[in-house]
Amino acid sequence: MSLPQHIVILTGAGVSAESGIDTFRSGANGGPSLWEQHRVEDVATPEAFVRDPDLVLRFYDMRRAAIQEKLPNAAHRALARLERAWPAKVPGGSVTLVTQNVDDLHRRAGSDNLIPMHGQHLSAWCTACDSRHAWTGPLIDRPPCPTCGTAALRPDIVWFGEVPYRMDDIHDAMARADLFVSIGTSGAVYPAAGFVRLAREIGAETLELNLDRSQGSAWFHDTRLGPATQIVPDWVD
Ligand code: BV8
Repeated sequence: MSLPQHIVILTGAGVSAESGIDTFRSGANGGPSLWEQHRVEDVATPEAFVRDPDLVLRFYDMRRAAIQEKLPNAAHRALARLERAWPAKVPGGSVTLVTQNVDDLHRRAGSDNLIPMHGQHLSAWCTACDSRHAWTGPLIDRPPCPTCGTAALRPDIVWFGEVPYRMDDIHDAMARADLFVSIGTSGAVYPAAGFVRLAREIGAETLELNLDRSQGSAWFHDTRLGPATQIVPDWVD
């Protein structure tokens, strides 16, 4: 079988789980995990930000600080290796990594052709002048925007009901994909959960690497189960 030329990889919280970053739906029954008794779906929304901005800012300040103490794991590193190696292995080959995760572990592992479709913890967005800034500290004290000086910075995160980033770039990559690989995602959140159907429509091969079967498992030609730090390097190498 010939090697795929263009690979599109989608990752979710499961790829960072072994770096010590909690997944979302890791509750005992696979239900929504909670933060201070709040469902993430109830805090990660524009409505929650209007209703209780301090609660939402504290939620993201806590997570922004926490991820800075975490390290990329063998799965992140294997995907960065694949991206670097693919063009030499297959003429004109490419690897596009679309992540739902808002940590920076793929980037720190060396992935470059990376689309963080749900935003990033280490970025702040000014709702007054629409500028974005690398940000590692808290936002709870309403720091001034480095561009316009107003105290209008919010987490640069795509909340439920908001449009994910770079959907055009994602659709362009999906349109030419020969192989679509989904790693560490429950397939609960759209539009990411629908990408496998796009892949099937254009005739790409589809592979799922996950700890357990996702909600979209039936759409994949092949599924391999296990912890990402084992099954991702096994697949890459
Ligand atoms: C949009 C930032 C319009 C926040 C996030 C009704 C039906 C269908 C859809 C909807 C509906 N009502 C509303 C919607 C749309 C909604 C949605 O899908 N809701 C869901 C809850 C039903 N989506 C939206 O609102 C999106 N916007 O639709 O806009 C639009 C669309 C297209 C074009 C134009 C307009 C915006 C969604 C973005 C929300 N923001 N994150 C934050 O992080 O604080 S989503 C959030 O969930 C995270 O980003 C996370 O990545 C994402 C998905 O979760 P997973 O990554 O899959 O994580 P999860 O815990 O669920 O699963 C972990 C998996 O890993 C498990 O399978 C587990 O087995 C596995 N695992 C665990 N450990 C390991 C492992 N695997 C390997 N190794 C391990 N060690």
